[in-house]
Amino acid sequence: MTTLHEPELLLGAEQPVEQGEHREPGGFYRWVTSVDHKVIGKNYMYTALVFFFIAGLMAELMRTQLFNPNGHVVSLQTYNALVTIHGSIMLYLFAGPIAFAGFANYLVPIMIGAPDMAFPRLNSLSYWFYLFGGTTMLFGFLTASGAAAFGWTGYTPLSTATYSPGPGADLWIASVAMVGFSGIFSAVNLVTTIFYLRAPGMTMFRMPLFVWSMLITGILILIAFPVLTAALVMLYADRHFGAHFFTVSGGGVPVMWQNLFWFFGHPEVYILALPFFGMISEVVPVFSRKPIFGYKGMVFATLAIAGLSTGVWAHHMFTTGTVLLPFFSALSLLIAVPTGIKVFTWIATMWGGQVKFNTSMLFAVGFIAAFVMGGITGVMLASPPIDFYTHDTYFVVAHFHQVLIGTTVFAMLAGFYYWYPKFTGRLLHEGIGKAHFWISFIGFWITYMPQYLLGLRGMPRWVGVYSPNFTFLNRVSTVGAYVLGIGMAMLIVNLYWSWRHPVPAGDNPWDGHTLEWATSSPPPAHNFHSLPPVRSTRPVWDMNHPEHSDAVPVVTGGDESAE
Ligand code: HEM
Ligand SMILES: [Cu+2]
Repeated sequence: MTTLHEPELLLGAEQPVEQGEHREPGGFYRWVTSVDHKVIGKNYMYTALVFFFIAGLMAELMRTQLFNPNGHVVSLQTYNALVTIHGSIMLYLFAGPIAFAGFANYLVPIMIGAPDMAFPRLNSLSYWFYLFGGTTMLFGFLTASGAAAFGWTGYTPLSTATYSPGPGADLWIASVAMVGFSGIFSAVNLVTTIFYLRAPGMTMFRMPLFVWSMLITGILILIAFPVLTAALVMLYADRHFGAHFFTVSGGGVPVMWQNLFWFFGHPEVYILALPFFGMISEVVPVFSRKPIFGYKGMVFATLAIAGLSTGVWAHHMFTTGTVLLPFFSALSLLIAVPTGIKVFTWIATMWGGQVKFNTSMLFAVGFIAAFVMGGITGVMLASPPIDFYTHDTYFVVAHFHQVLIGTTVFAMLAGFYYWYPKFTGRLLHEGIGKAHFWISFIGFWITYMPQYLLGLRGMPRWVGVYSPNFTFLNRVSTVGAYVLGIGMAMLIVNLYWSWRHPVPAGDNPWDGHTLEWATSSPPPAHNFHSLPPVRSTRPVWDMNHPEHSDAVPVVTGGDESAE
């Protein structure tokens, strides 16, 4: 088996080169028919970005309404619908899909040296479930009674037929269920791919941390999403078939929805975060010109976060009076340990490295700053006395936006600027990129820091009007949101620029470490013409810098790949 590591017997030598050259149809036809993981991955990424900008416009509209204490930009019913659809799009249609089905689809097979995903047709089906499920949610706005208006969490009894009678709510249920199925299909596909399609030499503990994140996220999806699907079916049965799971009159328990929802909802928070942690774990070492500090520590920290995340759901329900406060508080606080390990690992990786602050790295560092701030306020919220005081106030809105924008926007953009050359063969503009970063980063703090104060002073969330005492801080926050919006528009400017003025990127513009940098940009249909030997976590670095390689020497007689 040791011969697997000899360069002469690489996959590339076994696979005829022509295989990589077969012709695919072009244009629209290719977009709809392809089962190539790279095309599907790009479809996911660009669709998710469109959803992101739609939800971002809704956010700007809400902040415009909140500029005045008695705003008349939208009706209060519409405000509720905007909150709901903004939050639902951001979480179900943008943050999850862009990472787990966009980046992961494109990158995981290449990073482990596989020619495609394990189930290419299932992969395509996932995308169509996602696209049609996602647009179903938006159609709510076209119905007479408007879109769902009960928050992304769909709490009963508000979401029952009595209080949300219109079809908007049903469309929301159908949409979330379809997108949930799409996520489950992607998870099955990714987990199988990672377990079975790794190239020779790519042992589990040589996989890039991004791949580890995706594996663990996939397992979390398989644990969490079916519970959500079941809860949605129960809610639908309550609304239309006279069931009484969540209605008191028929012997049901409304708060059961919260238990079911958050049993999905809290792992979902990590389903959203872990993939982006994985991206940062790729970007930071490359731009620090060092291997990651503590690779195995990172793997175990990711496993610990995932494990703990299934046991903390009731920290969203402290104020219901139905949950054991010390237990859920203690478990929630414990998550800070593996999360702290990650933050220290990224910092230790930069420490003493030759750090290069280009756009991608700026977003990575911006992510760390935002995430630490949002994480610290999260630790505060995990303590019941503080949560009783701040629950359902703007303090919570500030907390989750700092965590979420930190991860799903800043870390995502770190990854986007890093891998865009691989996806397209073209570079993004560094100047526009830096403007993109700085304007967004400044806008981010102006938007959310005042919201902590508003929350501490008692401003509730989910309101389109508020007491005039809160006017000043709300205005600051709204101005910040405009700045953040302008910052994000720079992404469109940059994409347009790179389309109009293509600057060829080359195969490995950043001196990358992992296998995707060993193939062309963009990669051929079957990903590789030849694979470098995989003898460490950094096969491409080993190949390009043999003098500083961390590859293990080829041992004869043992079976290394069985690790
Ligand atoms: C330009 C950036 C953004 C701004 C200005 C913004 C603004 C807002 C506003 C005004 C609300 C309503 C608060 C309330 O009345 O309770 C809200 C809710 C929410 N936002 Fe954002 N947001 C932004 C980005 C994001 C991102 C990137 C995510 C997630 C990835 C996100 C997730 C949510 C969620 C989950 C809710 C709660 C929805 C609910 O309660 O049902 N937001 N946002
Ligand atoms: Cu939680």
